[in-house]
Amino acid sequence: MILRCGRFELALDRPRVMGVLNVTPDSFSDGGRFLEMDAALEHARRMIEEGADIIDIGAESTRPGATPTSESDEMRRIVPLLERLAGAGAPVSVDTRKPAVMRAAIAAGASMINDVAALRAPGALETLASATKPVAVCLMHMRGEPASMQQRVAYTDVVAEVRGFLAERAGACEAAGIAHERIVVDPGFGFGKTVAHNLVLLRELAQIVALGYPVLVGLSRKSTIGTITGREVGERVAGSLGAALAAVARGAKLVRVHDVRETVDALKVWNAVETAALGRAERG
Ligand code: HH2
Repeated sequence: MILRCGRFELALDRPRVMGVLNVTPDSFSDGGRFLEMDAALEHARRMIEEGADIIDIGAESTRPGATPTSESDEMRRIVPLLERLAGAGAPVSVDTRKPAVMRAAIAAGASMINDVAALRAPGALETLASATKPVAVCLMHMRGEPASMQQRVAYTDVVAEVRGFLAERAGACEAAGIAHERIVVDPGFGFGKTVAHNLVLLRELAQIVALGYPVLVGLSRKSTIGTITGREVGERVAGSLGAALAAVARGAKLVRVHDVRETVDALKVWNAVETAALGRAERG
């Protein structure tokens, strides 16, 4: 399985790490830390050195209750950064729901669009379908809008509903001409879901994997980890690693994380176990 990511091609023979770079004043775990260009660049470069396979830049917080960011603010935060990261050697993804931002990001060198609204905004699907470069797209499931998504959360069958939604969105992409190898799907942990919904979705992740698209999971430092461990946001690395390993064991191919170094190490160990084989000396 490969993921076509603009001029990059990512082999998904082992799980890959997407490092989060939030250039926002209000993200739940790192808001305000990387608003300055130099701090953002340094953090992106550090994550690449630590082994991140993709850098995901977000300029609008989607935490529960977040206020929307204007199109011009998103572009002002993202485009100059993308231009500076063009030669960084790793694909850069842009986390946005707005078609105009998608177009500007692709023109400025983005290799992937990560859309928590799964290209449902008018014009978003067409933007990706008509892109002159084969940028990848991550289609995420979200119930409602960030401002209100944690109010009155109810599903009849959360796994079936998320799976059905992702199948429909991925099908719409392919029908519009976006190649299968450009598509990633994501159950959207924490987006209109309770802790119990998140845990059942993670336990049953193989049902989403069975759709046949690479699955990305984003559980890093989220409140589900906090609820289970009783830890504050800055103390959730170990809990997040537990979630990442549970996800890759069920077939996730990409994990979106804040703590790249620790995740890369954990996945190296997991992968070594998965691919373990005896050499001639050990076989005797
Ligand atoms: N989670 C967040 C943002 N974007 N994209 C995908 N595909 N999957 C996710 O789970 C996901 C996402 C929320 O986390 P973060 O970016 O750290 O915080 P904030 O939204 O407050 O900026």
